[in-house]
Amino acid sequence: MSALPNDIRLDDRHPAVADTLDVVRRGLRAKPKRLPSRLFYDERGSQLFEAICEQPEYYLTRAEIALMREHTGDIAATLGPDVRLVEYGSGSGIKTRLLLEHLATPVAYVPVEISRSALLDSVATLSTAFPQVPMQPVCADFTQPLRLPVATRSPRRTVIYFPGSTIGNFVARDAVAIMQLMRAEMGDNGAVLIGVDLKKDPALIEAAYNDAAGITREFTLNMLVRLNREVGTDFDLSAFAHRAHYNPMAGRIETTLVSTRQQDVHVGNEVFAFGEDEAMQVEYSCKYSLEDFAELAHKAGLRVEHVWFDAEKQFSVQYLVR
Ligand code: AVJ
Repeated sequence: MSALPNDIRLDDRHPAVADTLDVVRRGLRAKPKRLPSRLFYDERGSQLFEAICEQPEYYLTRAEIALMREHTGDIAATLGPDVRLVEYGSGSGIKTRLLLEHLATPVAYVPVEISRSALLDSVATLSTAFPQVPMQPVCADFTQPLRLPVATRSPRRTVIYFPGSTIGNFVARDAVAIMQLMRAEMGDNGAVLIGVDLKKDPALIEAAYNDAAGITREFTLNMLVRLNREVGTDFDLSAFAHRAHYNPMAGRIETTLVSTRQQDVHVGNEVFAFGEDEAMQVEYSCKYSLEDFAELAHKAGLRVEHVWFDAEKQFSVQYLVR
């Protein structure tokens, strides 16, 4: 974990252990069992995700970075000067760096990230690269309504940056709810800049979530490692397998942890029985056509004003306004 410069204060609203325990209990009582994908992102999980981004099969990050490299000038011009840039799920900040390099006199950078270590690392790096940009990090779950810090200089517009196709982790209802929160947060003159992964050959999509080096498998299983450590569950890591399949009807990767035998798992004083081959849902990664996504945005009261693509049209970055 990195130390922050003296003038940057972390607003820490990281959920308590009791909340996590509650989420796990509710998820294991559900039928079928499920755990929310945000539980992936402890310190190790964030590192493993960074390693996934470097796997040859995981095209998303490479495509999005190539897109940003090619179009940041145009994107920055569309956003305009004096932007207050709010980023949800800030991660490692490579794309943010490109954006901040091109934006004219940004008023503030407000990263909102659930992983405290990833947040501190990225702000430490970015504040060195952009000492003139005020940074107001918030450690929080962005699916909950946030009251974000205001900037000291008044912005021309607030832009919510949501890269990485993280929106794809949410089923349509929840994705709409999150975009409604963004719409409220950004205000009348605001905008959303969002990374959206596109539908393509299912074999390519499926390979991205089943890399040969097994990093994604380790990432998925790390959720159980984390829960065993943090909330005292006793998941047997040798008896769960990573499974990721593309569901063409739903247009999404469905990642599950599959119990390889009949077994009991203890959570506090509760016991949860897993059958042999029982699948517990841990992540959706939705893929969209342009029409799919425009409709989703529309349901949240947003309109797609610009779409940028990488050269191979694998990925898109979309600019949404009211
Ligand atoms: C960071 C949420 C976009 O769903 O593709 C990568 C996370 N999961 N491999 C995705 C992830 C498995 C990733 N997002």
